[in-house]
Amino acid sequence: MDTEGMGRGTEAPNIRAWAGKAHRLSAEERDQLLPNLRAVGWNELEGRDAIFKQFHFKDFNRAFGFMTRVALQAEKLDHHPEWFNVYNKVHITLSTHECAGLSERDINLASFIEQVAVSMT
Ligand code: H2B
Repeated sequence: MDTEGMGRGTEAPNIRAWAGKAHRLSAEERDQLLPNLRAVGWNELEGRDAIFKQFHFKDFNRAFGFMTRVALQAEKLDHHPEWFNVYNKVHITLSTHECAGLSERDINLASFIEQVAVSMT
């Protein structure tokens, strides 16, 4: 898979990664892409092809600021997180409805989310 320009830093992702229909990641793609996300706390859900992470911030303002930045990028990408917030906690699940599982769109959004989270702590 061509990952050039995808999800590193906060720059816009390579639009080629977004073109066409999303496909569920192959075993090889998972082996290549998931270890970096596992290393920073993302885990695969049991019983559903999705990844999940819990974020804790110092207070609600930081949590909501984080969500705002993620929401604006999600809308730009037309790829949206499932999430839950109480006070300083944000739980995020990423999966691609279009292919009923994990796609490179989720990897890309997770990478963006990591960059934002780091900048909010
Ligand atoms: N978000 C996620 N997580 N998966 C999708 O397949 C998806 C989405 N599809 N946001 C988009 C919106 C689709 O419903 C619209 C019509 O493009």
